Amino acid sequence: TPRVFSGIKPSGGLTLGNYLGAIKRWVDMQGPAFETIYCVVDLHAITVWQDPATLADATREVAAGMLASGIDPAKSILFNQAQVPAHAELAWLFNCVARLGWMNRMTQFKDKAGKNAEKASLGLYAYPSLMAADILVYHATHVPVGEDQKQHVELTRDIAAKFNHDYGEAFFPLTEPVIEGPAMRVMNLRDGSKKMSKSGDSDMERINMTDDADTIAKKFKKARTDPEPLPGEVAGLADRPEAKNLVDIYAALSDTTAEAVLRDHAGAGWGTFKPALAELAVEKLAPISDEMKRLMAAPDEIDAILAKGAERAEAIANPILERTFDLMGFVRSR
Ligand code: AQP
Repeated sequence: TPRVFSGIKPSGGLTLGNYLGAIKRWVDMQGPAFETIYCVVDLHAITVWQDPATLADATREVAAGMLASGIDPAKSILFNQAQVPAHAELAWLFNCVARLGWMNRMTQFKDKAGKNAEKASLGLYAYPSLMAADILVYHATHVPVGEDQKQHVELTRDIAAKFNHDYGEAFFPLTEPVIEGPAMRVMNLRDGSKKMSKSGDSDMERINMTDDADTIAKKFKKARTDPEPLPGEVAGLADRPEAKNLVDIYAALSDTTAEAVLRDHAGAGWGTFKPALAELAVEKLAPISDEMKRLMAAPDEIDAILAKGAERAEAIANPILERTFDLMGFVRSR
């Protein structure tokens, strides 16, 4: 069976972008068609400063968000990266396969490092190499991600291809990114040219999965838009990034397409559409956030699931790592 791997950083609370671009789709991929492995990628989170006093809680919150959304430990392997050393070990080997020129082209590094790239951590720069290891240490064939991660999955393929070429065997698969649906790039509610992020400056620019109904309504009400009503066709959303974003969010939350949303709401003004969107978001998110709160009050329950998941993950990863060391010619006699 094809194998799916994907992960989320515990670098803050989960947003609607993480939910629609990632978690909701991961839930849908569980089942007989795929073997699914989902990871809280805490080693990625520390590429920017994380307070040691809050990292564990953030890790549990992301795990709780996945569980509450429907990631089922009976169907998927769910664990956090720091409990499976094979990720970091393979990442080192890949650091020696990946080329500086490839890393230099990564737009996420440029975005995250900003103007002062000299002060960025070496880890932030090497992040895509660790991500390639996360995926390839399971020989994962499919990686469901949001649009923002496409370039990193392509780099993963480059690393796999170069490794296979250099070490003479088609050992690592060329993994496919799976980027489908109306909300692969959920935008910032205050600026339609930026994506919605956990770590953005203002809380008003994102919907958090733990926001209550009033907060969700307030954030959509204040979301930036243009004065035009909703068009009848998707073409009418071109050059209207904020309007397009709200329509796409509505479509993703209701499991339909932007076309269908516009058919139902053509001609509506924002005074009508925004409250409808808020109501839909609350209807979908409230049960998840209630279950997240219950789980977060039971950290032992979460930790037990992550520990069990890590054990199952290692059973797949360790033999693949061992074979990689072998192909590269290391002595590993213990
Ligand atoms: N705005 C988004 N729209 C669609 N998908 C998104 N994802 C993130 N933001 C959006 C998807 O969520 C998954 C997990 O992402 P991540 O936590 O590993 O890193 P990120 O993409 O850097 O997420 P954030 O929220 O922007 O975190 P910070 O602010 O800490 O960097 C990925 O599949 C991603 O595509």
